[in-house]
Amino acid sequence: MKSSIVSVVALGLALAGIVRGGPSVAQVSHTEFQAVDQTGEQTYKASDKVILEGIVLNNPSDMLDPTADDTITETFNISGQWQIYFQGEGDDHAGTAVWLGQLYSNLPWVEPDGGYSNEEFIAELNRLNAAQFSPGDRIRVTGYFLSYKGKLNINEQHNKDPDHDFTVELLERGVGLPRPEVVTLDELKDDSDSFIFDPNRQRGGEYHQARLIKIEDVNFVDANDWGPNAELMITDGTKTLPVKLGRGNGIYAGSNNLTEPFDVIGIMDQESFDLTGGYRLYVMNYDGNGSILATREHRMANKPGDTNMNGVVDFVDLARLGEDWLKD
Ligand SMILES: [Ca+2]
Ligand SMILES: [Ca+2]
Ligand SMILES: [Ca+2]
Repeated sequence: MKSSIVSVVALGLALAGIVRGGPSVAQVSHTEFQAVDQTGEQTYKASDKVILEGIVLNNPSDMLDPTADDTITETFNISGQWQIYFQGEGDDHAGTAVWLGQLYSNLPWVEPDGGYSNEEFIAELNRLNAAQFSPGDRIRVTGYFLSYKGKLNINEQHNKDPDHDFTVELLERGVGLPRPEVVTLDELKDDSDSFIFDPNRQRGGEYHQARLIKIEDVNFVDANDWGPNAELMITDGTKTLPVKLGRGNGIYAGSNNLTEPFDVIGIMDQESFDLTGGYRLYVMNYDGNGSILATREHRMANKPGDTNMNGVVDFVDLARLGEDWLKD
């Protein structure tokens, strides 16, 4: 009886939505949302807005610069930006990026005044960050979306009307980051060092896109470009993969002191006009540990028992655990 009342109410709301011409909304898995065709183009069109849940992988400001500057007039420079990736759980082997930008007005296809003033953009950032989520938290994101260079991203469709806001809700704090999946360059590249592309997203870059992965025992092809936002090439001796550095303080202030070969943990990304290639590994920060290029959160996700993060799990970690055993 109760459920039939609920469904009558739901039907009523749905009809009201149709009458008012409101957007359709569907809760989807990351796997459904990121589906592609043979050319790599996104195929999801079942609703105007989506609701997605998953685990936050990064701090937004370690990835893109949120600093608002509405004096920029140069085309394609969108000034303040905010971006998180969140990863599906269980069988939902996929992930999604959520993006906000300040100045849409200098994009050629958006009408003038499409962007935010500094004050408006800071208000947007405060609204999004009010949920106080961190890497490892479970969130729910609701919003419109657009495809961009190989991914379907939740965003405002470059429209600052508040009806195009997306929302981020904190569902559970401290669930924990997923353990990075170990991937070899052989799983990402074919014998000619070209990207493996599977439109069913069961292997290659698509399978790992927007998820936390680890690549072991690699060297830099050329490490001279080290610095914020730089792109470096790594190799296993035969195959190669670009690593995109973020803007964490360890990348700004620190230097490349990695002893080769080293491991890399990061978010598998695609940002490419070639929708069947252009994958890269996104590493937002580095703490100077000398053997693993990764943010601290991602190193911790890789070896949660290493409580002092010195690379080994031993009695020191056990003693630290014991000291706090059952304490409030
Ligand atoms: Ca893709
Ligand atoms: Ca908005
Ligand atoms: Ca340790």
